[in-house]
Amino acid sequence: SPSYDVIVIGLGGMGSAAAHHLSARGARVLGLEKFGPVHNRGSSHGGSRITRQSYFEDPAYVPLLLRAYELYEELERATGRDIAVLCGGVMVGPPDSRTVSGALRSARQWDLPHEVLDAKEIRRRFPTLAPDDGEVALYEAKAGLVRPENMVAAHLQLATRQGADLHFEEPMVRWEPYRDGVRVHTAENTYTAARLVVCPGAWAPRLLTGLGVPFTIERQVMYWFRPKGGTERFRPAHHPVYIWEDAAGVQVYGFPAIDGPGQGAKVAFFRKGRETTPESIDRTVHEHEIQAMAEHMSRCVPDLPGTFLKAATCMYSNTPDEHFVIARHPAHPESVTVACGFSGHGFKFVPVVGEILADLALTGSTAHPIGLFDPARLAAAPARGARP
Ligand code: PYC
Repeated sequence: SPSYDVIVIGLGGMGSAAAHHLSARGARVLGLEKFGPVHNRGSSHGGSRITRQSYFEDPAYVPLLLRAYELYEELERATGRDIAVLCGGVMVGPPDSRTVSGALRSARQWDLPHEVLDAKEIRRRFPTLAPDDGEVALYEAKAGLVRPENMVAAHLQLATRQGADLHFEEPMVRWEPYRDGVRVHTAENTYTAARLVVCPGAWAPRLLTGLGVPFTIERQVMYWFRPKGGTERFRPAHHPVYIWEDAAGVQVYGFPAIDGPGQGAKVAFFRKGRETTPESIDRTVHEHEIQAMAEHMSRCVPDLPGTFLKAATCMYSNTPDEHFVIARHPAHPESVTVACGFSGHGFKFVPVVGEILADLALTGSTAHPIGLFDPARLAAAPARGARP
């Protein structure tokens, strides 16, 4: 059977980045992907993902973000593709909301450039936004968005250029320890390698049963609206990305209109999905869901829900504490590395996760701070469970 240094399972965001960084270091890489290149069946599609540095989830993410930003530029230079649009971003909500207070904590701890805006100043600077009087925002000029499909395509392009074998429409059926490494079976073939890197996305519950992490897969819906009065005031020059938490703790996030006048602007609830599986996910977006989103936005970005244009579904792979899992596999520490459980906030980290996975697979350790992502923390944790 064909033999490699490293086999990467899954060529979505994380796996494509791993294939790039591994092959850039001279490893003989095989990538196996269940679907075609740059597909929309997982969690790496939809035209835009927020990127930001004043990270409300935990300041421990900040050094990884600083590196990710450097890698966005490298990718743009190496492929000529449009990877990041740093149009500025606001984290909006009551001052004590997690979105605002957490972002402020990271900004202060890491001395990141930021401004705190009161409601009046938010309205003055960004007339499309309509905060309540008690709401404030952390504004970060370096926040913005990344282009998921372009980023995956760029990593696949570089990996191929560097000699990686990338096989699409060839799902892994199973893998097993073999000699000092692994053996991977697909319907077509059997492959061996010294190392395995598993980037399963929403397929983690099935592919990583031995990891001991109780994942919850969550259905998400992205909505595109043509704003009242047209898209001009929603262009990136005038309109930031936003994460907006209301008094009840519900977060929405949205983008400027980046794809021309006909395409509208995208918005979604951050965490309001139903539990699902990749096999059973309801890909239909229902009228009552569109109505609920339009109604929610009419309160904070009132001109956004002009005309509904389209919607799409994707999946979060949640861990109980919503922090990532990036580690050598505890049961196979010599041969298997995993990256999973990105819990709806992983895409902006894609290039730095690729770098970390190459470090872990090839040398067993990384200089990047990944202590927060050790799966041992979750050994006894209950699954996060579905939200209403
Ligand atoms: O990671 O910034 C983010 C994000 C916003 C909504 C979902 N993820």
